[in-house]
Amino acid sequence: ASLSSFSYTERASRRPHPVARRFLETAETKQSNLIISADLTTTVELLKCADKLGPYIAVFKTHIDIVVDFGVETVRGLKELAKKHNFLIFEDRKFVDIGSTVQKQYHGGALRISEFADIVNMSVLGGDGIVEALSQVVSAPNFSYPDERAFILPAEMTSRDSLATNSYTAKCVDLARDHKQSVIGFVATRSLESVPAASSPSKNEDFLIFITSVNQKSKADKLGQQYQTPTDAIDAGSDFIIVRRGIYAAEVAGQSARAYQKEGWAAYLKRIGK
Ligand code: S5P
Repeated sequence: ASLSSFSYTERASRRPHPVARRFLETAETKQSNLIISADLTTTVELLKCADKLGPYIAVFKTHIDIVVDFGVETVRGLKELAKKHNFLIFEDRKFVDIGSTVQKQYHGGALRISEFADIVNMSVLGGDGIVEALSQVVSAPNFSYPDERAFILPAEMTSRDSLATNSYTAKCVDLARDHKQSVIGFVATRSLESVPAASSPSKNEDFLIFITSVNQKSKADKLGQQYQTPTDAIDAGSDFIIVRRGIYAAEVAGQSARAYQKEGWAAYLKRIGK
C-alpha cells in the first residue's frame, strides 16, 4: 500500500526519525496539516502572525532573512510561540552553497537558524557535499539540539519552467536515501514514491512531502507561480500543505487559516479512509 494511506499516527509509530515523528504527531494532535508561510518583514508582524494563526497550524514557515530587525528577540519570540501553540518551525532558507559555507550559514551565523528551525531546506545543485556538511553539524557530539533538527530537499518547484524535474528530482530522492539520519522529506508538487531513483527504496522509507503553492481560489499569479487546492495537494500525496497568500489575502486571516485547516484535514481523513 502507498504510504499516504496510513494515518499520521501509524506512520509516526513506524518511523525511526525523531523529527519526522514530531511532525506527524503534531499534525495528529492539532488535527492540522497546514503550514503557514509567514513571509513577514518585521519581528512584530512575524510574531503576531505566529500567535494569531498558531492554533490552526502544524508548522510555521519562515523566510528569516527578510526580517529587517531580526535579532535575539525574534528567535526567543518564535520559540516561545512554538511552545505555546505546539507548532514546529520550518526555515525556508534553501541553502545552496558548498559544504563549508552552508555549515556557517546554518549554525552560529547571523541568522541563528539552527537555534530555532526544526527543519530547513537545501538545494542540492552542488551535489552531495551540502547534505553531508549539514548532516555533520546536527550529528556532532556537542550540537545543542540532538534529535531535534533535520532537513528537507526541494525536489521540485512550483514555478512555471522550473528546472527541478526528472533527473534532478530523482537525484534528490537518492541523496535523501543516502542521508536518512538527517533528511526527512521533500518540498515537491506530488508524492515522490513513484520517482525512479538510482538506489532502491528500503522497507522503512517514509519521506514527508510538503506541497507549497496551495490556494483555495487562485490558479496562478503573475510571476509564474502555479497553485493547487488543499484537497488536490493532499490527494497528490502531500503530508503538509503550505499556504501564504491564500490566507493573508483574506480579510480575516484566522478564519481563512481555519478554512484551510479544515479542508486539508478532511482531505487527509478521506485519503486514509476515515
Ligand atoms: O516550489 C516552491 C517552493 C517554495 S518553498 N514554490 C514556492 O512558492 N515556495 C514558497 O512557498 C515561497 O517561497 C513562498 O514562501 C510560498 C508560496 O507563497 P504563496 O503566496 O504563493 O502561497
